Amino acid sequence: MGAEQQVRADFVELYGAEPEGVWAAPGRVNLIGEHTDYNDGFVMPFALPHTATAAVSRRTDGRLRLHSADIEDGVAELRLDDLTPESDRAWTAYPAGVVWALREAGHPVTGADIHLTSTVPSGAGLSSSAALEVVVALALNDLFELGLPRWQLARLCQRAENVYVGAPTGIMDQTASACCEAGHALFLDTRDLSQKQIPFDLAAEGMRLLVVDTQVKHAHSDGEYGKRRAGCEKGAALLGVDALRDIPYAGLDAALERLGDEEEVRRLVRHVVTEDQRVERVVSLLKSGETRAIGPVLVEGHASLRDDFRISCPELDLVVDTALAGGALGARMTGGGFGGSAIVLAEAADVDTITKAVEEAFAAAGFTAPRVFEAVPSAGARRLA
Ligand code: GAF
Repeated sequence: MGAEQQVRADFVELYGAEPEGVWAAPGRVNLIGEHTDYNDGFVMPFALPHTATAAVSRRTDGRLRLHSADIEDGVAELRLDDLTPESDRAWTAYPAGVVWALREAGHPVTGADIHLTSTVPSGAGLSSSAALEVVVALALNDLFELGLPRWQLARLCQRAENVYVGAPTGIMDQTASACCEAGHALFLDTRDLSQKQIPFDLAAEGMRLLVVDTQVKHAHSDGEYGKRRAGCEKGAALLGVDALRDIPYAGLDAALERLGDEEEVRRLVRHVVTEDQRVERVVSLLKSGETRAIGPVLVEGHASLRDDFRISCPELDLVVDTALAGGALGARMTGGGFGGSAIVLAEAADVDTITKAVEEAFAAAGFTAPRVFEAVPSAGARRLA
C-alpha cells in the first residue's frame, strides 16, 4: 500500500469515516544561508522527498482530534477554546499550534480530525516540525476555503512555532516546505519574502548532494538558538539598524570596529553579514552555470558557523573534514546546528568512497553510525487526494 492509501486507511480505522482529503509537506535541506532568516537576510533551501502526510476532515463542534502513526500515544482530543500557547510540550503542539494561529488571525476553523505520519527524520535539522505545521495549515486552508497564499501559511506556521510551541525560529523552514519546487532551490529574501526558484539539478551535471544525519539530536527551544538570536538583535541595536541585513558586506569592517570589545557580538555579526554575501555568491554562480564553484563557498559557510557562530559539533566537523579529504567539492552543516545534519556536494563518481570514508571515520571516533542519503530537490507542499 502506498503512503497515501495507508494514511487514508488508518484514518478510517481511527475515526470511522473516509477523510475529506490527504496532503503532504516536505522537510528541507538548506544549501546556504544559515541563521540569516531572523536577521531579515537571504536563505536558499530546497525541499526533500521526505514528507509529513496528513489525512484530514473538518469538524463543526469546536473539537480537534490528533493522531500520529509515528508515536504510540493514541488520539489526543482537544477543545479549540482551550488551546493555549506553551501549554503543550508534546508533538501535538505543532498541529494544534497551527489551528491556534489560524483562529487567532480570525480564520473560521471550527474543528478537525487529523491523522499524520512523517518520513522526515526528526531532530536531524531537516525541518520535521515545519513539515508537520505546513501540512496541517495547507489542509485546513483547503478544507475551510480560507484562500491564504503559501507565504502567508508559512507566516502562520512560524507564529505557531514561535508563540504556541515556544521556539524562537525564523521563517525559512516553513517557507521552504510551503513554497519549494522540484528541481529548484528557493532563493528567499526573508525581509519581504520575495522568492526566486533557481534551477538546481545536480544529477544532470554529474554531481550529487548527500545529507549526512549525524544522529546527534538538536532542539531549538533549549536556549542556545535563542541566545544566538538575541546576540544578533543586540548587534543590530548597537549598530543602529533594524536588522543585520542592513549592514552591507562592504561596510562589515567598519561595523566590526564600531562594536569595539563586544567580542561575541562581533563574531555573530561577522557570520551573518558574510553568510548573506555567500548566498548571493551561490545564486550568481548557479545562474552562470558554475555549479562546481559553489563548493568552496559552502566550506567557508561551515567555517563561519563553526568558528564565528559556534554552533557546530565534533560530529558535524568530522563529516565536513572527512568528505573534503575524500574529494568532495564542498560540505557544511545545514540547519540550526548543535547536531543534526551536514550536506556534502560531490561528483557522482566519488559518492561511494566519500560515504564509506565518513562511516569509517565515525566508527573510528566512537560516534553513532550516521545516516547518509542523497537529497534530490523535490516538490513543496501539495494536496495528494
Ligand atoms: C532552524 C530554524 F528553524 C530556521 O528558522 C533557521 O534559523 C535555521 O535554524 C538556521 O538557519 O532550522
